[in-house]
Amino acid sequence: MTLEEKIFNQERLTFEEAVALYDLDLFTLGKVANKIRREKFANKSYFNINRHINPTNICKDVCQFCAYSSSRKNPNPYTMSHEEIMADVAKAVEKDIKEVHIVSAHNPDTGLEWYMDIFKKIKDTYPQLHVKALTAAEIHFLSQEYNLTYEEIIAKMLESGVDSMPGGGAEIFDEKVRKKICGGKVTSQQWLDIHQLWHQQGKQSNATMLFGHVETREHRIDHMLRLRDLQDKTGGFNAFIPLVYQKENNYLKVKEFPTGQEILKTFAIARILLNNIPHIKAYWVTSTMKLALLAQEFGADDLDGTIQKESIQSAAGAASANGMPLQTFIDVIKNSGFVPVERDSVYNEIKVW
Ligand code: V47
Repeated sequence: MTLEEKIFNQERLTFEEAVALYDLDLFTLGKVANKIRREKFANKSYFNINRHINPTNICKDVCQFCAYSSSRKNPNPYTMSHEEIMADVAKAVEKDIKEVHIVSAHNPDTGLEWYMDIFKKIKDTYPQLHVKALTAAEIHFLSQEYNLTYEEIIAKMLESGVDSMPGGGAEIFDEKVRKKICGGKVTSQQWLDIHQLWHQQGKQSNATMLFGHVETREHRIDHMLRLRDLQDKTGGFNAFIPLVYQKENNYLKVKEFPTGQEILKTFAIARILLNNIPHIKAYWVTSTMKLALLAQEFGADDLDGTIQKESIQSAAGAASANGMPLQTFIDVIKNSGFVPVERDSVYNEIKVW
């Protein structure tokens, strides 16, 4: 059977076969990825009305790709008080958000309670709001800093009302690349172990992959296959999110950036390869909205959300600092020929717009 026949029949691929997918032309990959996407979700494109909050940018780790941390080229250290965070949440709730997505840097000065108590405050005030918070990288940092096991940190998250975990901190799992771009923070195996423990609590999470920097196609495939293996065991991942590397204000020296074609191929390959992860998210912040809309034809079925404020990728050059107005979001999805379906954080459908 040829590779093309194998993917049309949706057979599971080996590492070598998956790497060879990149040698197929974009439209062959797109045809298969789009077929799978339409079989699962027809012409629906999911999004949610959400608010990102990044409460501190003071970080003890040094990731070469990061422009958000205050140790980077644009130092502007800040740590929000809980009152400030609650004021932002209150304003966002007025705009009908369903999810607050809270991700911080690894700040050694705040104390563990500063990280945990804010979730409880939000949950006590807005029980209906979904709290998506703490990446595996943050959980690892807190466990090291406060001498607690991952299980103990996870127990505290559950007690404080965290509903799901975001997919950040995965970067690229290949150990050599990881050492170069973010040596010292959560290892690949630790990242996977933390998600496994979270899933074992009956909870769901997402998984990201940062690509388009110094990694190769092989590294991307290795990354996706490590996720596919864990998903076989737990089934706890909702979405896979390929994040396109943004190059401003950081210390990673990258010479060549992926073409639009390479980015679309990566979305299509993710859809074909990750046949056990339901959703492929084209995070418009890093791909640009135009490419995210096109990615809908190449396997992606989710565009994340309206965000309202974005600090991590916008620090590195993305045009996302103020999120996107709901009406614009809906209009662009409709104009691209898809049906905007508002979802909650774990993909229950809320409203067809
Ligand atoms: O892990 C940092 C990335 C991630 C850059 O789970 C960069 O639904 C591009 O994970 N260029 C955090 N990316 C954001 C994240 C996320 C975003 C949206 C939705 C979800 C979800 C998760 O941001 C980090 C890192 O990989 N990042 N710097 C950069 N220069």
